[in-house]
Amino acid sequence: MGKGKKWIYVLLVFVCAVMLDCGTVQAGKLPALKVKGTQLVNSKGKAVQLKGVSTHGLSWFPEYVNQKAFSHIKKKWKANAVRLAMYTSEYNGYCVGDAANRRVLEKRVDDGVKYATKAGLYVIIDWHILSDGNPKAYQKQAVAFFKKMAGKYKGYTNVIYEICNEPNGGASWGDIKSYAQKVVKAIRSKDKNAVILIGTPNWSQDVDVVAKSPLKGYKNLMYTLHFYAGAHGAGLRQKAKAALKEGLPLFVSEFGISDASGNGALNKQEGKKWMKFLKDNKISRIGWSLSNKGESSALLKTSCKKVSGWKDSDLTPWGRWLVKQW
Ligand code: IDC
Repeated sequence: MGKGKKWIYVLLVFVCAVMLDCGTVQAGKLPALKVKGTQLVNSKGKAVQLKGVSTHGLSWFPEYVNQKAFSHIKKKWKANAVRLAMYTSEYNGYCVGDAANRRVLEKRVDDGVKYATKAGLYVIIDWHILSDGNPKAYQKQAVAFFKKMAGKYKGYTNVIYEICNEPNGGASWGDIKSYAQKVVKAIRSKDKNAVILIGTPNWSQDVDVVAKSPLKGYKNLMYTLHFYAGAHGAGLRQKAKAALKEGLPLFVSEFGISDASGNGALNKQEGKKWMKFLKDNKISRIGWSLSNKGESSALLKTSCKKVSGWKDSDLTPWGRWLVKQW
């Protein structure tokens, strides 16, 4: 190698090293996922189960969205996914705050995707409807938001879109389906392949109803099943079994073992039954929530003020239980 060429080579190596460090070439590092039958798989068709944790609302607990926390989740908790829960209609939610609030939330989503990508985690961008009940309430905003996100992250193989957390308050599958068709279309106008998670009626529980008429014409769609073992048991698993039998791909994008309010006693016994069911059926699962809020569904003790680098003793009984599950 001539002297000039050698310098170009050295410069190239340097530039690559800097880019790697900044995370700019990290996108696409994780294998792209797709849906085959009821199962999430990698490009070789091998079953993949995502296991991870959800943030609490990005409006209220943004401090846990940081690089060290996400790397800890991957390396110490051995998880492979994180969910960014962006509430839409609660206090400071995306659809009720002003433009400045929306910018703040979008920045938190962007940061979350960046940290997850660098940590080697799949990341779910969650449109966390709750008191808004029917996703159609903010359909216009959802279409614009997901179009923007999908445009930004179309090159990222680790980004997953969850378009409506938990429809409730009587929102029918007809309403949700019509909403989903619009939002999925918007995402697909930018990204042909990303996995998209669709909420189901009755707090993302009535997957058996959805199985009778899922969306047609798109690939890589999954439907969400949420449970809290303190309140939901064999009856809900029965719905899940019925849906799987009809070929509906399921994804547990939120669960806990407290009661459905996110508080109260933990039901570890029922939790174990759920884990067996999820493992037997190779279903992905995301535990609620990465926060130190004074409730039994928080993973961190209220007394713990650390936002990364947690020890076992910083975790609540639920937190310790969860990280031993994978
Ligand atoms: C709960 C939080 C709680 C918060 C409440 C309202 O744990 O701190 O005050 O939301 O914003 C869900 C929802 C999820 C709930 C969780 C527990 O998706 O937002 O979080 N839950 O109630 N579905 C079933 C349970």
